[in-house]
Amino acid sequence: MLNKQIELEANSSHLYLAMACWAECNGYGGTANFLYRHSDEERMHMLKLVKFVNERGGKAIIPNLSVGKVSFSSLKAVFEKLLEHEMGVTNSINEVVFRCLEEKDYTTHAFMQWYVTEQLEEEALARNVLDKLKLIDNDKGGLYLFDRDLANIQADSVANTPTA
Ligand code: OFO
Repeated sequence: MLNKQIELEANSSHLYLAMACWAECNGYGGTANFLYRHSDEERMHMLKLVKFVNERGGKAIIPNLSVGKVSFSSLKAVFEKLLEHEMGVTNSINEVVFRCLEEKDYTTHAFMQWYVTEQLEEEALARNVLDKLKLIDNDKGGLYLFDRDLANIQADSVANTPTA
């Protein structure tokens, strides 16, 4: 299950990298910066799991990845996909935590609590960003300010979401 989680985190990193490229090529430089950083964070999430598995005597498997063709109709569509993806990741983490309790593996259970908290923040951030985009709708000025503000916030920061 932890190797499956490694694959999922690597997939997140890859997907957000592809989203960053899409944003950069479509004139949303601020959003691209945000997504490049988010992609790096997901790689860190993967690495944390890789090291844990190896340290505990397991064998981490580095997955082959493919995100396929990534294209979006709008910024809103990007963040809808991001939220949907994160909800899937949360479900997977919850399954790992459930199994830890079944197996009485309290060490892995304690380790996974970091991911439980992280998912709370990531989902909240994605929802927050989506709410802003729904308000802005297709207003070009609003999208410009949104993109400019997103450049400066951390991918894991709920408090600093853009106010455009
Ligand atoms: Fe690793 O938190 Fe998103 O996927």
